[in-house]
Amino acid sequence: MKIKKYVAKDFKSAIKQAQDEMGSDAIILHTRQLKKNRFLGFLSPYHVEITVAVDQNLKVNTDLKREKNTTYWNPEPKETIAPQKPEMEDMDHSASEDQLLLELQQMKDMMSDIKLKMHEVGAIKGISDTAQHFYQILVSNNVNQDIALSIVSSIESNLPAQKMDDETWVRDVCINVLQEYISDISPIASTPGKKGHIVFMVGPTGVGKTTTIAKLAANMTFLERKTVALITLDTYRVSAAEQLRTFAEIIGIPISVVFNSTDFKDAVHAYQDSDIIFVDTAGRSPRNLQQMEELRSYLNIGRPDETILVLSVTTHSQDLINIYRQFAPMKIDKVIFTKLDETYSYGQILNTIYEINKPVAYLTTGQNVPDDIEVPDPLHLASLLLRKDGLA
Ligand SMILES: Nc1nc2c(ncn2[C@@H]2O[C@H](COP(=O)(O)OP(=O)(O)O)[C@@H](O)[C@H]2O)c(=O)[nH]1
Ligand SMILES: [Mg+2]
Repeated sequence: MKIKKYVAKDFKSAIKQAQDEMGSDAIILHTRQLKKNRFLGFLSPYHVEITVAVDQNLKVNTDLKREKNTTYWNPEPKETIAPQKPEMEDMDHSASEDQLLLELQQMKDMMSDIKLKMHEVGAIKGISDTAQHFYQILVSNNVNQDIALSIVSSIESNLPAQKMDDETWVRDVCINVLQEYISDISPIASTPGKKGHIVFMVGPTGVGKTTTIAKLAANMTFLERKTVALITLDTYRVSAAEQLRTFAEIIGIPISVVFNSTDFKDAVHAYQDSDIIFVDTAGRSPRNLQQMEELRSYLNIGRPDETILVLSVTTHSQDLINIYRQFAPMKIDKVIFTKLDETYSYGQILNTIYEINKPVAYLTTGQNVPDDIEVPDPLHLASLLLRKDGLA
């Protein structure tokens, strides 16, 4: 790429010079009006400067640009100056035309500047630079802009003025506010002494319902020494029921694969002396009303102590919220977020619980049964949401 500046008395002459030297594929990168030289005053013949570039690789762009800016590059058709016109008049005309083009260009630049600023100002006006920095970090971690704004807005009311630009203090406030937002943690809680605590796992296909049940069943059996039984309603796919049956055999706990409500009632009855009964369901498409209706009838029979919606963090925030809304008639008590190992940003978790206002029971972090599951730690999650990796 070859770049060169040309100064001339007016636009037309500068362009003419540039075109003669750089060829017709050159594009204008920048234009500016030169300040009149203080000493030479009006004697200085140069009023405008254009910066021009030519690059063979940019031929397509160049052509487009030239088409858009025909008035810049193609003054010929307009140059029908009557020969008898006095020379001064012609000079005036071209000068005012150049002036107009220049002003137009300046206005265009200003407009795009304003547009950019309006967005920023609208979002984070009146906030200290340090707070704005944390706003950017949160947004880069997928935290919804409005939520990020309300988090950094609370910095002002939580910090004395002299700490407002102290990164450590500002970060602490962010951590604290984030922790408050994600403080509603509620793992499965069976009442000691009470038997037959029924937990339904619902959610879309493939999010990790069955795997999560296997993890929980194994941990409760081996670590908490609880008696656990499994029921699966997922009979749409043979492999799905087999998957859970295999886990049950490895753990050494009973499992029933049920096909209708009578079988289901019998199974629940048979396991009523277990501490926990997990009910695995088929992945429902919330748009399939028949499937949803069937699930609802099982819920009516099972009368679960807890219904948990399983959501994968590989799903976009708005989709997660929509999925929740579609399952909401099933009276969701809490949620589990899966596949944290498959994403770098966890804003979706915050965005979702902020919107749906339900406690989080567990987070899962991989495919390994039974290890890759944990009760959320708000401080850890908060610090993950302030990770700078995502920030370019
Ligand atoms: N990377 C990752 N994969 C997971 C996690 N949980 C489940 N999976 C995988 O997701 C896929 C679907 O899981 P499954 O339990 O069958 O989902 P279901 O259809 O909701 O029952 C399987 O390949 C699981 O191994 C997790 O936390 N991280
Ligand atoms: Mg399953």
